[in-house]
Amino acid sequence: MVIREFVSEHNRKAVEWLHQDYDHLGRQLHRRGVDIEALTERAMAFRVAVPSWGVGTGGTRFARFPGPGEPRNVFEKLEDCELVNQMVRVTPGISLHIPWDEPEHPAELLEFARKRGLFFDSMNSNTFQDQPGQALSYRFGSLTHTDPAVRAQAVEHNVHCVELGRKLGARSHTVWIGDGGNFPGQVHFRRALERYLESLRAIYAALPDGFRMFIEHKLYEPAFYSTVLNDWGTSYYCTRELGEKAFSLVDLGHHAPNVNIEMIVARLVQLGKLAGFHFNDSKYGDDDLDAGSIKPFQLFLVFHELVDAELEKVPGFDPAYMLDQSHNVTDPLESLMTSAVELVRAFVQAHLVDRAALREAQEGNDAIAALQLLKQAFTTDVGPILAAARHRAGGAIHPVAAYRASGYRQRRAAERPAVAGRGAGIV
Ligand code: LRH
Ligand code: MN
Repeated sequence: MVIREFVSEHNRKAVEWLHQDYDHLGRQLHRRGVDIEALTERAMAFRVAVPSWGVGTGGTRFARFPGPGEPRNVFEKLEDCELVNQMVRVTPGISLHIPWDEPEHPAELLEFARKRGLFFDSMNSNTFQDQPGQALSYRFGSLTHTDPAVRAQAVEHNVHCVELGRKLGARSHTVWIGDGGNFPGQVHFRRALERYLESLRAIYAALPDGFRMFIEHKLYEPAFYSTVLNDWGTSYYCTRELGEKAFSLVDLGHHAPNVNIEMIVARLVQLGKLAGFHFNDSKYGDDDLDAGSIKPFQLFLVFHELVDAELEKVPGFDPAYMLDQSHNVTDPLESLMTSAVELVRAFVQAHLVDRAALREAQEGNDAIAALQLLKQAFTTDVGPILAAARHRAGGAIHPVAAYRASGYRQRRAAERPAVAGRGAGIV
């Protein structure tokens, strides 16, 4: 079955209503001085990368319950990424994780991706697990380990990922490490940070021209008392120390509950060091839930800061958008499709903020007027714009309904034998 044909057949039933809803919204927005066509073009231009590790069922430390038709290798992961992009049309970029996605022949993988309209976005290294046959363990850390041999091993792995990324046409390398301590006294905070910077400098030195390095902070987990790169401030300090190719990546789930993440975003934009995002949502910890599923207003406020910076042409503003989620109880492809749609929704709604009126309200200390201007944008149903953008780009007006009607999952389940083992962990 050619998904593209199936999608256009499936759209046929919905297109008339879409046109009615779109025209109605167009009239409403016109009254607010907003050109719906311009917004639809913005929605069509939006891009967010899909994590290769997000197309399989994720797990927790307690268990993982693999679903039917799980991808067994990087090629099958790309097949599923192609399906997601055929439905929502904003996810051609794939973020790989090494060694989970280590290809035998990078050129073969690159060609496989190209044939499916996909490209490789940021690479991710992994020094938070020990691999079979690995000489030295990362049990007590990697880039910040007290043993220089372990640090050298971790640096070498990162340099390998950068080199592989160059071969695959990627343009950035993301470093997240779980290094830290579980008990007071276990780690010397200042010396650990020095070791971190020393290791990052070695990785930074291996970056090809035009390549960027993203460092990802996280408050806790897997370390439960102190984490070496625990917050945005420490991350910013490190990117300044490293140089102009280093930037701070914000994973929405890596902050304490109720932290004002949109303000961290505004800070990193102002300081010229925002790498981009790992979008997801959470209620308590790093829950890696679907973007916009728990705190959609926070997601809107993050995009409010991003669109503000874009419209004001803040120098060096070039954030990379990626999803980073763990799909434990849903079909991962449905979660990725709906999460991508929620990002485009927040992005389009952020364009509905009357920024001249907002500035006036802010300058005049009119808090209610300011909040009402944001709420008006956030409560505008931009669904017809999102669906029209997908439809015009050859995607599905109703992605999940089209996906379910396509029988894609059942077909993959038939051709991909169930993956044995219900081990715990993320993949
Ligand atoms: C760490 C993290 C990191 C990835 C991993 C899969 O919590 O967010 O970005 O390497 O998840
Ligand atoms: Mn992440």
